[in-house]
Amino acid sequence: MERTLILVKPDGVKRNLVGEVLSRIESKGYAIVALKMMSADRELLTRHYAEHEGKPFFEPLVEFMASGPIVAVVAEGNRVIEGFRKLAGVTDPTLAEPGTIRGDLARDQGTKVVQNIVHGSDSVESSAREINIFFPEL
Ligand code: D4T
Repeated sequence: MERTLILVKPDGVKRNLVGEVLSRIESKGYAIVALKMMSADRELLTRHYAEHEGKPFFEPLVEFMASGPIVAVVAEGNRVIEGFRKLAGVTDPTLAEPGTIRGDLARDQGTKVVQNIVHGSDSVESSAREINIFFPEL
């Protein structure tokens, strides 16, 4: 069965949207198989966002992701990687369709890095890599 790593980012936690995000995952029919609230440090975030190292938004991204607690979730189900990305909507919350997590719950805040409530793995390879970073015990 396919698995994906989902993060409720610091903006989602601060705005008390953890339950809303979990509810959308569960209502869609995916199973939550692991869940924890944690603070992500620089080292962990640099591993997680390795593909973005060197890009102009990398530093603001790491700073933002370390700015408060996050909730890490492993969800499971057939085609959950693709399915959660559809639930989340596109990266830019202004362009994310209404009905999606980002389209309904986020907007452009004028910050250096996009604050868009959630992260979801984008492929089978990244989900395996990311689950191992956040849940090495699994
Ligand atoms: P994540 O990885 O958080 O699920 O987001 P996406 O898959 O939608 O987007 P991403 O990995 O391309 O980007 C990671 C993170 O960086 C922010 N970002 C991204 C940004 O501030 N400016 C940009 O130009 C891009 C591409 C948003 C999400």
